[in-house]
Amino acid sequence: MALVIEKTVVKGPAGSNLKNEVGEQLLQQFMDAGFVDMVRKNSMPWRELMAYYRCAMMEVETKFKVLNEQFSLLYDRNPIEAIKSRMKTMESIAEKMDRKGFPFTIDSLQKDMHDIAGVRIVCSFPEDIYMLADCFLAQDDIVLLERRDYIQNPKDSGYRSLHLIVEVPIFLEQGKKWMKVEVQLRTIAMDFWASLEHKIRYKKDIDPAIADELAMEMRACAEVSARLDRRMEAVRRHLEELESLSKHPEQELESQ
Ligand code: 0O2
Repeated sequence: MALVIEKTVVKGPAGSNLKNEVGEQLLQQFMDAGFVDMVRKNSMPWRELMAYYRCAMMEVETKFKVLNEQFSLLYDRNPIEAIKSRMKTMESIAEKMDRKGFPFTIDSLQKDMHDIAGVRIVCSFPEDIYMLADCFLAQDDIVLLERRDYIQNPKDSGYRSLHLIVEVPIFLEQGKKWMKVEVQLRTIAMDFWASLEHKIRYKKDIDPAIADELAMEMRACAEVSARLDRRMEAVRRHLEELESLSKHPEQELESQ
């Protein structure tokens, strides 16, 4: 059964609670599709599972915060500008499971969905992305399930980021449990681009011709933004060389 999540604007008399009406419509669609049944029947396992995903997300966040701290100590700079974590909403989980044809069961949720817990790492420079990803994946309690490099191979939309699907252990009263987390690593420029493109993508009431124009403009912006990333990185490298020369002037003499 196809689940169509309609984001219709409900026009009601002044003072009526439109938010509730839209919520009720949505709930009805989830019920028709069987998703609400799954959550209801498994209320406790569902809540438990979501709590485990939140724990796994915290584990991953902490690992990156530790790496950032260590780089700050060793090299006097922070490779991470921001860490943004999010749990996928129930609406978004239902939509994706339906679109991919996964059965609405707790087992399928755990086996087939890999982005319920998501951690986004925003860096200043592209090379920091790969350096951080390598340090993170070298940790012996991280299992890499999938790596998608949309920086080397950008999507048609122009989207760039490095995606890692990993499993991380969380330690519970009854033992260890492995949980999946999606880690997205990107630069500030890539993040800026993705958030605007995301807004356009989810704006459903745009005229298709205008949507095509905007998509083309965003592809062009993605190119400009990738060039900016490369130029800023070159400036950073140059600066580091100059700093290293001023600390060790004999290096210049040696190379002459
Ligand atoms: P949100 O709100 O970030 O969770 P899919 O089948 O398309 O749902 P798949 O194959 O599981 O996704 O993974 P993919 O395409 O490797 O990565 C999906 C996530 O990457 C998206 O999550 C976005 O966060 C991001 N992403 C991928 N492509 C694009 C793009 O073209 N533009 C933008 N702005 N973001 C993108 P969600 O679930 O769509 O959203």
